[in-house]
Amino acid sequence: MKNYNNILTETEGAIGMITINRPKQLNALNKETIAELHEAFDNFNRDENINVIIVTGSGEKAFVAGADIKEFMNFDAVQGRELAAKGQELLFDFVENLETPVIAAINGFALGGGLELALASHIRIASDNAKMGLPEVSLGVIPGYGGTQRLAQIIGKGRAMEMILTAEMINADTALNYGLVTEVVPQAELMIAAKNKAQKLLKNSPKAQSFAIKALNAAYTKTGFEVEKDLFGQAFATADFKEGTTAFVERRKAEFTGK
Ligand code: DAK
Repeated sequence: MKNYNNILTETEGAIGMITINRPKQLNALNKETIAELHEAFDNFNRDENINVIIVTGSGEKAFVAGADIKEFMNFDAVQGRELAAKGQELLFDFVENLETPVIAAINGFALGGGLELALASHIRIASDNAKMGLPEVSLGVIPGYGGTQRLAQIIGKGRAMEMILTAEMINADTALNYGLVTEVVPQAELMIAAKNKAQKLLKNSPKAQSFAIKALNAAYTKTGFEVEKDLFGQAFATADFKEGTTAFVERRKAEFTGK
């Protein structure tokens, strides 16, 4: 197995496992992590001996606490749009359209880009301590990795609108109730539950599963994703974005002016 700086990969029979491994930053996604995830997903997808992929976060606290705020806070509008497009292509759209089914095992905070990675996965299960949310508007930006589209697809527009506009987190039971995850287990049992789910998938035809993923995904329009990318880029040019990200780093409450 290849050594990466930010992720760990291993296999168990026909299951490929990817663990995002930046626990000190709560597994936040920086550019390098996104590139490594792309490579790991791509390699498992091409490997004929791997028929299910599980993605999780290291440590007991976080799946992924979002995009790396300290990295993206200095991007401008053009970089913002470009990076949103690149990130989608490399990771979020990429995972959603993989032939091999992906199970997200959400072991703690799944926020912003972290929840968006789980939303792009085909199946989501969570530990009972997990917290999920799209806090982007509290930073002066919008979800830019497909969150405005996929959250509404999965839990419905009304609940998605409330989660995105309040920027609040929901707990695992609410996520189960919303259909955002399909199973909640104690944290110590999360990987067992993920592997049990994987075993159920492994009983079926990989080819038929890849066709099914393609067919299910075909129902959703791409126009919304383009609008999201444009508005995400525009948000990067606002004073509110500067204030929101600076306030996070300075550990204070943001004072938005609406500019
Ligand atoms: N980025 C960078 N560092 C992070 C981080 C993040 N998203 N989340 C946490 N950390 C770091 C903290 O800064 C802290 O580092 P040190 O101060 O120890 O150096 C360390 O992880 C531990 O975090 P806390 O001390 O804050 O831990 P607490 O238990 O007190 O709080 C928390 C846990 C998850 C509630 C809190 O850390 C938190 O609110 N984190 C931020 C959540 C968030 O707002 N995430 C970002 C959402 S926005 C883009 C496309 C898409 C996006 C961005 C760019 N481009 C195309 C450019 C998407 C944006 C998002 O994901």
